[in-house]
Amino acid sequence: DYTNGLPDPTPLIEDILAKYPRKVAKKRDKAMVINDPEKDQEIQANVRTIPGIITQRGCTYAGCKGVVLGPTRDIVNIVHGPIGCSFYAWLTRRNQTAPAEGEGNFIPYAFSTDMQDENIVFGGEVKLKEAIREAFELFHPRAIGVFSTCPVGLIGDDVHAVSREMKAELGINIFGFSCEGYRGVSQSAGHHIANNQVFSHLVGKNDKERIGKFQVNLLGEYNIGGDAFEIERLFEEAGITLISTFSGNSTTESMEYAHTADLNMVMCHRSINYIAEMMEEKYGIPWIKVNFVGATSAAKSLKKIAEYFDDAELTAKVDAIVEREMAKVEAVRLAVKPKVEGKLAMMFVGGSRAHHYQDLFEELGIRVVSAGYEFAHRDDYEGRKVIPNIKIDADTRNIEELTVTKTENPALWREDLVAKKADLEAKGYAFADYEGMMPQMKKNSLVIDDVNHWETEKLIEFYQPDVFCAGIKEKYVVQKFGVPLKQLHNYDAGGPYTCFDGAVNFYKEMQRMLDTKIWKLVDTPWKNEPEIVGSMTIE
Ligand code: CFM
Ligand code: HCA
Repeated sequence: DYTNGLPDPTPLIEDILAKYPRKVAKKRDKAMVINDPEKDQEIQANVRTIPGIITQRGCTYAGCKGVVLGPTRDIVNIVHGPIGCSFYAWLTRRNQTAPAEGEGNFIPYAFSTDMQDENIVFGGEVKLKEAIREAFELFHPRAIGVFSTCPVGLIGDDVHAVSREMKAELGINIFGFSCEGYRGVSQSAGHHIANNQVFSHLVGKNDKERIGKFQVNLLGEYNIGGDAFEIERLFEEAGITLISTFSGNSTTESMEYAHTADLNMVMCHRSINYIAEMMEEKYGIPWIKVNFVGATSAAKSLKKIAEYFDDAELTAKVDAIVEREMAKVEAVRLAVKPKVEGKLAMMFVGGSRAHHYQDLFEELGIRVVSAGYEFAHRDDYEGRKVIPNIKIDADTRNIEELTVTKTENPALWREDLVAKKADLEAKGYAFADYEGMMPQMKKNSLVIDDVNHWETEKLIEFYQPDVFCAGIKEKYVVQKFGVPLKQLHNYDAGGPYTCFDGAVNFYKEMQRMLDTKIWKLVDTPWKNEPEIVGSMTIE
């Protein structure tokens, strides 16, 4: 019973660290923070996982090919590497898409150069060219992306030179990504590589005419389990024109005129902030942070957009939608809450969801006792200080003046947006504001970066949580402890969880998961046989 606050997790941390060699313990200690929202706390994040530790993390290739480019349907994404890299990234992310009639969709395919030993020895560029030609002849896509895997980086195949050559030969947009898995400490490096190439090879290529009064892009929404469809429906009703999403339910075609938007909304800051910053710098498009996971966050975000455009008709529409939808959501919330109130949750996911989902739990009276990201950076945890006219650089944390510079494309640089932004900033409206995980979590909750398998076991023993949120690699281990696991990556078979209908889905699912005694009946295999003693004979 944690009604009088959360317990001090110091003994848990001591217990975890006691098992590690001294150097490892020192390092892991910095990645665990007993949260105090009143204080300015620091956490170690975005550093290399210690070899030998079983981490939840993925690789740079996963962040680039799987996460950022994965949900885009009109590009053929060829993986240059051994077949396994392509096979294990094939349709694992449950991102949905809605092509118009007759429009292509390459998401269900796995394209690979299927490198063999001889390509490693003699080079794989010839094979890559053949693969690009073959894909072009068979599918006639408007664009082809080439993704390097670890061996390609090691042998030095130049995917960029091959892409340029094939672009000239075939006359379609072809570009490469040096996203070898080993390049960074996690998926995060892959996001950055993807952002840079999408910005250089797609954004700004088509100066399409305006099509709506309020033109926006949604950045960092990947349409897992249909999340983007919920947001799109509400925008349409409110009269907000969604130019392009990076990259749920998206096309590369729409990314080419994304620079015609008036405002960028950033949902998953971790994976896409680079494009937001580059669009601000080059085209003068301001960005605001939004979160559409759940009802209250969606309502807040819709109001934030209306506030930005400052238009009476839009504000009235948004208010009407929020009022109507919240009434429906409240009815379900009040019915579910008494059944799950007081339960304990923990979540260790990616680089934004471990925070974005906390409001949903709070709305049901479920306490988040511990949370952390796999690969977020310090700013995602600690939050950015909001000072009008000043921003803190996401990577260096240096304070810079917020200025928008006119760069090489003056014709597209939007004087009107810059003027509007300056005007709003003068009123104290901060554009680069976003909330971090730690300021929003309760006192004494335990925040852990890059949690590992050993720590997960200790956390479960200490807190005895009622639900654990993570991914497929954690799922069955956690369930064997008698604790249900909700996948917050692919949502298991569930979702969407965005906006109002999404909140209702989530509440009902939490009721099904938590208001049952079935999990307590699970007898863990190690309860009666705590140690498996093995023997091995080497001949
Ligand atoms: Fe952003 Fe994502 Fe996430 Fe992410 Fe991911 Fe994902 Fe995730 Mo899995 S882009 S950081 S790299 S919200 S794939 S849709 S669920 S780890 S929390
Ligand atoms: C990735 C994708 C992933 C994996 C999820 C999981 C996703 O990191 O490559 O471990 O269950 O959301 O599909 O994050």
